[in-house]
Amino acid sequence: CSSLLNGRESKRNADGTLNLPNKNLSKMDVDFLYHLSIDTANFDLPAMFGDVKFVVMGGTKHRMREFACYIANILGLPQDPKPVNLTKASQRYAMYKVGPVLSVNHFIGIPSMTTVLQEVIKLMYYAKAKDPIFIRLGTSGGLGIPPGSVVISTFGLSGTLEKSFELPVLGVKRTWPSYLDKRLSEELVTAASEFKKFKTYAAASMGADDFYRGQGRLDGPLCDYSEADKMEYLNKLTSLGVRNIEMEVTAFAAITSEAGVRAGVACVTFVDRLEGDQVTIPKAVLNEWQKHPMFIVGAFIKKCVENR
Ligand code: R2B
Ligand code: URA
Repeated sequence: CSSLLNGRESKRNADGTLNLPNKNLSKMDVDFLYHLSIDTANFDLPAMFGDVKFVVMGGTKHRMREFACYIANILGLPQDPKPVNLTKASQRYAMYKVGPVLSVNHFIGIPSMTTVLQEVIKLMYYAKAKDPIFIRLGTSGGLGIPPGSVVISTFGLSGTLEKSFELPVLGVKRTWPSYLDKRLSEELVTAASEFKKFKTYAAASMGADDFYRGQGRLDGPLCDYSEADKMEYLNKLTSLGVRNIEMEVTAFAAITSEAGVRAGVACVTFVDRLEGDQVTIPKAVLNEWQKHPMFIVGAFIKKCVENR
């Protein structure tokens, strides 16, 4: 929440509103944010979303509804027993607003995450939200750390071990750096220090494009490498400082950075991949562990709101 300038801030307007680099946007009479079922003609976006300070994203609709209820509780805001899904009409994603917090789901993997992420970035732009911070609350497989631990990502490493997000654009392979906001990752680590029941690590995360072979698993329907090959790869990731594997970090880091938005990623680990591939922990325990990153992000947001 501190206000030191860094690379991302310098891309925003002086009042903290987003200054998106796509000049085509200003030439459009109306912008339809198709996957949100929200547009700039029929919705008063500054009135609806202008006060948003935190956009918290995560894979499942259920988790993001739970986070909306959790954050209302810890910020002492009125609890809505049935939070309204503001993007229900899209029949795609779920998005809840609680005071200054927008809680949005993105499902699994980079394409579904970047689709909603880019529309929410435009939403914040049209709403003239000031200095919105984006945080992904996720799940992951750990590398050499106890399951249930949280990893606060410092940067994303691709499946080919590059610190970048790769996307073909107009037939050409393009890459963008996948660093997260350093100060935000430090602030999240500080927020984590009050929680003693689980460990928190600040480390690199690998963003895979697949759950099975893309993460070196032996238990998918298809596998064309040996256990030794798998271990060599996972040990290499570990030696590079990677502590978890998930499926969105590179794109989340790259897109937010290019848009001038401060962003962080906090993921719980469900399995130690150096020990095995399957997630065998009982559902009730997984549901408890999923709350670990929520506790950290909740404490961070609460502190920011109190210090404002
Ligand atoms: C972690 O968990 C999901 C796959 O199970 C994926 O969205 C991710 O990044
Ligand atoms: N999510 C992943 O992407 N990988 C895991 O191993 C667990 C959750």
